[in-house]
Amino acid sequence: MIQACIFDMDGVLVSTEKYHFEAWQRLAATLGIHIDEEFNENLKGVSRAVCIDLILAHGGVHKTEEEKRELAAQKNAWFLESISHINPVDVFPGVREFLTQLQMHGYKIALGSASKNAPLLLEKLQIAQFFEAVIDGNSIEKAKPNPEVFLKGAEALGVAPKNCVVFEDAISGVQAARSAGMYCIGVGSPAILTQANFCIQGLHEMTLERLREL
Ligand code: B16
Ligand code: MG
Repeated sequence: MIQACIFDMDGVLVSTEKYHFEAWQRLAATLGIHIDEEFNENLKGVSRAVCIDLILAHGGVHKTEEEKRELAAQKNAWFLESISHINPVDVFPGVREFLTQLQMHGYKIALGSASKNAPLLLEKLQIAQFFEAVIDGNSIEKAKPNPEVFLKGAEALGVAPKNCVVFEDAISGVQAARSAGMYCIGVGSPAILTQANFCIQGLHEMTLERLREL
């Protein structure tokens, strides 16, 4: 029986994934590397440092650790610029309604995001109050597909992994949820999120009835 829901943030609660992509594309272009939407599927859900390594490997470019830190800082500065205007109306349709329903019916709720910007975004979107636990890029050591982020979320909520469902838009995130022994609802295309138990297009499709059927 499902007792807890763990939500990924970028691409599930808010459409910030497009800003991550734009910033990565801009950064890659300064290195003479082209990245497209298909390649970007590998960057979703993955930590900033790992994204840098993936892009450099893709372009066959070598950088020192110091240079990589500078590249990561530049990407984040562009990302922060893009999200500066974000406000509560940018939450995806159905998110606030579903979180409210869950809370009213006693489900435990956690965030499981790779992003170090998660606390800032939750604040800007005014949805921080829904989350009993926030596990993000600041509190984990191993990036998705490692299950650490979701296992820590379940532990913080005091719920066994088998009683948790994860909502994820990234291939790496779906893999992380499944290796944590959790149920996973993919948010996006079933052709991409092949390991999800099933996919929805967005949280506006979710109801408590669907959750109870799991
Ligand atoms: P930051 P999520 C992930 O967030 C994004 O999917 C991914 O594109 C990004 O690189 C990663 O966070 C790190 O974000 O640079 O803000 O620390 O989808 O796990 O909520
Ligand atoms: Mg995501």
